[in-house]
Amino acid sequence: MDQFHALLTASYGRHYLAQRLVTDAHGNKSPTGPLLQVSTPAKQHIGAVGDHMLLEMTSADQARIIQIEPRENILYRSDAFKSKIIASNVDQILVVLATQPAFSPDLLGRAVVAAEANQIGLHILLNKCDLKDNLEHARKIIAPYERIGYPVSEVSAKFDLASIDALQAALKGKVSVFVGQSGMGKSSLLNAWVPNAAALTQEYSVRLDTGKHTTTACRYFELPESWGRDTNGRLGALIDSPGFQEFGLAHMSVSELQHAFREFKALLGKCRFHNCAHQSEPDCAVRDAVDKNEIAPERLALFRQLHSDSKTADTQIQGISQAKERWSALATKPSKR
Ligand SMILES: Nc1nc2c(ncn2[C@@H]2O[C@H](COP(=O)(O)OP(=O)(O)OP(=O)(O)O)[C@@H](O)[C@H]2O)c(=O)[nH]1
Ligand SMILES: [Mg+2]
Ligand SMILES: [Zn+2]
Repeated sequence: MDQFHALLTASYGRHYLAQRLVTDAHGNKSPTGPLLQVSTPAKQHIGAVGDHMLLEMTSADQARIIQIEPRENILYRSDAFKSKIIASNVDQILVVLATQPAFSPDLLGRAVVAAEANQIGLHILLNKCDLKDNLEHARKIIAPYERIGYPVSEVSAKFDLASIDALQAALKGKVSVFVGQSGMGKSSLLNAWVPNAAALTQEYSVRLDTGKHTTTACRYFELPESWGRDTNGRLGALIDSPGFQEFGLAHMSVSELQHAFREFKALLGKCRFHNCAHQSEPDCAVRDAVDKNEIAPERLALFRQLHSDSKTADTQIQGISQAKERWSALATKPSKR
């Protein structure tokens, strides 16, 4: 049987769809041809949207996974009981927030930590800026992140096309994944950017047998040819993901956390204790920086929360350690593209 390279383009639980990967004259690898149903023999291959795989056809529209290629990164969330993969091989996270319904500042903070831990980019999109009532409040929550260098764009997927078009340069050539709560407008942004997204979404839903209305699956959409390509000939893509409320990061170790807060980095090693949890230890450089208004108190609060979650994961709950081993065995060392 012929084996061929393919991209995992949609996942719904353990149901996967894939398309052949064809390299065009510009060096861009495009998912091409019909959606193939993918089976994973003996549960040995846990896939993520964005995975490059070696497949083998088993019938006219079904294939099985021979191998999943090593990943550049894998994004997932986990709490004490379960882990959920978001996507793999991504260049940046697009955190989608809205003026209403109110968004969770905690989820924003955690998405930033996840991006930093995977050494990938992150762009904050404040959507529904046509609704002004809570705009100032939303800006206040986002401001500390803008101050430490994360790009922020105010947009309206529905009522301000210029705000959407202005982001093409930030998306072109990159694989970006939406992260955000339900109702923030992730799918609306996707549909504003990618003309055939609605049709492809429909096709994914039919083939995966998911419901139609809210997003329940993760799905891959190549960016339009009309945008042009980056210097490597790549078009880039958007991955739409289902909204979620909690971004559990229980799998992160304390040392990973230490490096995932970019404004803490200059202070690494400056606390009296090398393993300082920045709680009530004497001579804590991070707490001093908060007192001097150099670090936002919300960021220290988030660090403390994640630090205590992480300890729980390391010492008390067996399930997390197992999940951690399972996923980290799948992931390769994060590296910049
Ligand atoms: N006023 C306004 N409404 C918007 C805008 N963008 C999206 N909406 C509305 O917000 C609602 C939710 O949008 P979706 O795009 O489905 O949100 P989502 O983030 O994909 O939600 P899930 O798939 O459930 O995670 C829809 O009713 C949209 O019409 C906007 O810019 N302005
Ligand atoms: Mg959606
Ligand atoms: Zn400290």
